[in-house]
Amino acid sequence: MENKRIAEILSEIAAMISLTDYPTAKFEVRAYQKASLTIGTLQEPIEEVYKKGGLKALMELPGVGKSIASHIEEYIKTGKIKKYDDLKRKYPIDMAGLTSIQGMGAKKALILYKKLEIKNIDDLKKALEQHKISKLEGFGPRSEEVLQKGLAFQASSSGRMLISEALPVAENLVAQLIKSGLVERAMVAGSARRMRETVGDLDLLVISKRGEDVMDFFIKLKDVESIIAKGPTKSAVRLKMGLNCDLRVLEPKSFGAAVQYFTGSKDHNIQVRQIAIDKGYKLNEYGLLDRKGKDVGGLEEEHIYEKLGMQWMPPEMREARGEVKLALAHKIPTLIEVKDIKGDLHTHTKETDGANSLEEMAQAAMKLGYEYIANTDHTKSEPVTKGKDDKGFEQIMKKTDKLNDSLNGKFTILKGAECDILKDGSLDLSAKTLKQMDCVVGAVHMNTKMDEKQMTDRIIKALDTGLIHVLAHPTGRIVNIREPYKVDLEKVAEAAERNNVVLEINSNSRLDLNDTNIMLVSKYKVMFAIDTDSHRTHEYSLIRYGVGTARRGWLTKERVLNALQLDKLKKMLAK
Ligand code: DGT
Ligand code: CA
Ligand code: CA
Repeated sequence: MENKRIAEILSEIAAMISLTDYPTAKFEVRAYQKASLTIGTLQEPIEEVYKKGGLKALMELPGVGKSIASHIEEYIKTGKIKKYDDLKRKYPIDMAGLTSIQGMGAKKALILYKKLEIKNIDDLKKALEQHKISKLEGFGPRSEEVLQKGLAFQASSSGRMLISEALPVAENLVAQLIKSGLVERAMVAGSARRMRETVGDLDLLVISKRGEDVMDFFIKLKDVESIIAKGPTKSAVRLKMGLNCDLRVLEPKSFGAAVQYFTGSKDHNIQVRQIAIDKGYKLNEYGLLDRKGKDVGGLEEEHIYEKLGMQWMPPEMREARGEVKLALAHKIPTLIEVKDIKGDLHTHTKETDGANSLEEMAQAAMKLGYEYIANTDHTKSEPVTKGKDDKGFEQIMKKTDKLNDSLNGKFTILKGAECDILKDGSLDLSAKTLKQMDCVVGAVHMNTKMDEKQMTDRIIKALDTGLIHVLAHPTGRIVNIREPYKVDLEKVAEAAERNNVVLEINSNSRLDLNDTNIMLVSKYKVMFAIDTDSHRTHEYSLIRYGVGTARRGWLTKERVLNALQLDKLKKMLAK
């Protein structure tokens, strides 16, 4: 799938055109940005779209006009785009690398190239060391500090990929292995099975009697970029999507032990192995051996835990955070599952920065078997999102009423907003408007560089208005992109408990609250809402990552607001 690469190229073209000053540049920049967004979030492989409907189908994509469509065609046919190559010659900058640093936009990168010939991250590091940037007009020591921090953050997160990008690739590889007919069973193990928020490499396990054939098949898959190691039972490859992938071929009799071992985490395994030793067993990735040296493992990992006197536990819990003790006491909780989710309380539409109409968002949610969604478009202080004012929301609410009437109770759209919590803790819509809404999602988006006390007070002040139902992405982080702001989450949880405010677990690229924060605030009497923050219909599918994160935080469905049926949900929201 070339969607991501093409989106990157289009966005780089936009950045490079923005440096030029011919009359139509501004429009072109916007056109390329828009097309990049479309392709980057398209679910279907762009090659498929093209194969099915040619240039015409490409032009039917939102924001893709004739000239951009022909660039895409050029890329699919030749792997190149001439316009991009020409611009690249003029601006030989590693734009993707540089702009991946927090605090560095395309504009800044270009100014730095023009003034200091900074072409890549290494050049940037040198310039920072020599304090060249602070001397530039419009930059100053503060800019240097921001870029230094951005670099440090990138170094600490680099190489790990967001679970929602990694897991579908792993599952697709498993599907291909199964389809090959060469394996009896195949599964994803490692951190991806544990739903860790980022994944360092993929670990796949298969049962097969034809190891050599499996490996020959595996290394030739078109997802593979290069081969790192190849043997009959273990191979490792570099995937085009940027991760390494280990594949192990196992015998049925050691599959259970291998699944247990390679699912991890390492710290969990160390604790489990100690229990095995205490009980007179020997446990490794090949089996569970009793005192007589007989393998009592088996096909399923359940057997391993059972033999050790432990209850099986979901992979998401295996992080050595007390789950081993619970398993020995047979007190593993029944965790929330995707099928428990009855609706989504944080969604956007075309009215602001979403891609679909409210009707389309509702229809898509109905197809998933949901009972309700809350429509929570942005509020006015966010100009980039085309946020609406009180009047705008009045109109949206009127439309919502009409739509609800036409749905005849088969499905309900709750009226809401993702209302900005402003710098001083006040809200971005009037109390009058907010009081007419069923589900107000409060969110901090701007002015995030405050100290911890300021930010905590700001959020608490907003919660104390009594006008907010859900606090969206409570720490403001975006995985691998933006660090959380400084906030005392326990104090926020306390205020949430006092005001019956629900804390969000955002399933999108934020995964915020994360697993450890969920555990931290669980001791307060607060509920959680697992939302997707969908800006287009297909983003509803991200719910599994929010649920995975909730499971990593040991949540049961009783603590999840949107696991409630509509009537119960409405009662809770009314509080
Ligand atoms: P990652 O790849 O960094 O996202 O995290 P994992 O957990 O997938 O780690 P990985 O790929 O290095 O290894 C897969 C699993 O294999 C790991 O979760 C537990 C097991 N494992 C790896 N090395 C060791 C080890 O030294 N001791 C034990 N007990 N288990 C290990
Ligand atoms: Ca791994
Ligand atoms: Ca591995």
